[in-house]
Amino acid sequence: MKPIQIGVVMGSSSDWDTMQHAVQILEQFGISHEARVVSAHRMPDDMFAYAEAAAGRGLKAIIAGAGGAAHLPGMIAAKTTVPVLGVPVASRHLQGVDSLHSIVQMPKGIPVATFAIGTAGAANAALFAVALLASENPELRQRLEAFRAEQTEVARNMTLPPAA
Ligand code: RP5
Repeated sequence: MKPIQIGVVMGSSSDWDTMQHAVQILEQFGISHEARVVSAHRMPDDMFAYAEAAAGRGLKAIIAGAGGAAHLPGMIAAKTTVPVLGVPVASRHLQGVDSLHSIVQMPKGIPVATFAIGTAGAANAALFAVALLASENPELRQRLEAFRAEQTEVARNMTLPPAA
């Protein structure tokens, strides 16, 4: 079995609708990964254990999604030097602006690479992880370039309806 390269963690199973978009991209590119719930405030000891073990397990990046007072990505980053990619999940009351601010406003010294709120952020975090891995894997880089070329083709073929 291939060693796991990318960890995908989230604060609750209610984040899965968003975070599965990261997993879909990792699957599309054949990246070995795991996905699990690691809640910062409901299971803080598990969160620390996960972060502390990450480097030793060979994880190359951790995609961490959370909503509301979204401390999961920052707290994981505090306990590991493995790069953490933060995904703000849309929250019930503030639509994810709270999650975004919580994740992006890390004080100097402990970085979290922060992506857009919601599904675009989850997918882009995974694409960013693919790009990180591609820097040492020419075959993966080719597949990433093909993915980009496909998007270009779709955009070039877009047509617009007549103005109303
Ligand atoms: C955060 O609280 C989770 O990341 C989730 O986005 C939010 C709400 O969690 P649930 O109440 O749906 O479990 O910890």
